[in-house]
Amino acid sequence: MREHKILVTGTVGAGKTTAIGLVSEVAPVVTDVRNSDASIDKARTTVGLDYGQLTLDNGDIVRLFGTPGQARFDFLWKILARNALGLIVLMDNSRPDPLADLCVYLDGFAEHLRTLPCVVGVGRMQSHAVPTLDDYADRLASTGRVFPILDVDVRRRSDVLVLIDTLLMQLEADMRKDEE
Ligand SMILES: Nc1nc2c(ncn2[C@@H]2O[C@H](COP(=O)(O)OP(=O)(O)OP(=O)(O)O)[C@@H](O)[C@H]2O)c(=O)[nH]1
Ligand SMILES: [Mg+2]
Repeated sequence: MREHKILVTGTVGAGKTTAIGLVSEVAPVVTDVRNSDASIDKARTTVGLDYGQLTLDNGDIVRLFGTPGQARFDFLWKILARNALGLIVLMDNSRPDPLADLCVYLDGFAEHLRTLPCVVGVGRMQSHAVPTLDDYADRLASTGRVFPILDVDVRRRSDVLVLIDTLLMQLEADMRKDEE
């Protein structure tokens, strides 16, 4: 039995807390408080961490740690990322400049992204088709990175599981490479 620590980060309101709560088989740890920031259009926001865990079919355990989205809590990002084996970055395509948002998290986790696998999940693409997944890929490529980018609805458990599986497949491939 192995354990995988995965960090879930990304834009405020993209759905980190929602996603972790949907897939966790234990009561998730949630540290949301009433939002007092007028620029954030939702009632509650994470100020500490989210935690959830799930057991895979092979018995491995996935521990999911969610960060606050707000950059003013970026000191927590580094703490929460310690020992993570991979990152899920969630984006909200309805925001004014989602590609700039992406760069905030690419920069914030630059050190980790040098070695860890990552998958980007883009939400609200049904109502906001632009930027497209290709636009995200181009922006990533301009920073010298290639990660899987998926159109997701974090309110669907199956979409969240696909994100986790995509990351685990990369981890598995990396481990095989190390063994060769
Ligand atoms: N209508 C709609 N709502 C969505 C969609 N995707 C996510 N949401 C909602 O957006 C909200 C996301 O809230 P959270 O899960 O708290 O987001 P978060 O990323 O944890 O936010 P912070 O902790 O503040 O950074 C939830 O109410 C979701 O139901 C979508 O595609 N359409
Ligand atoms: Mg949250």
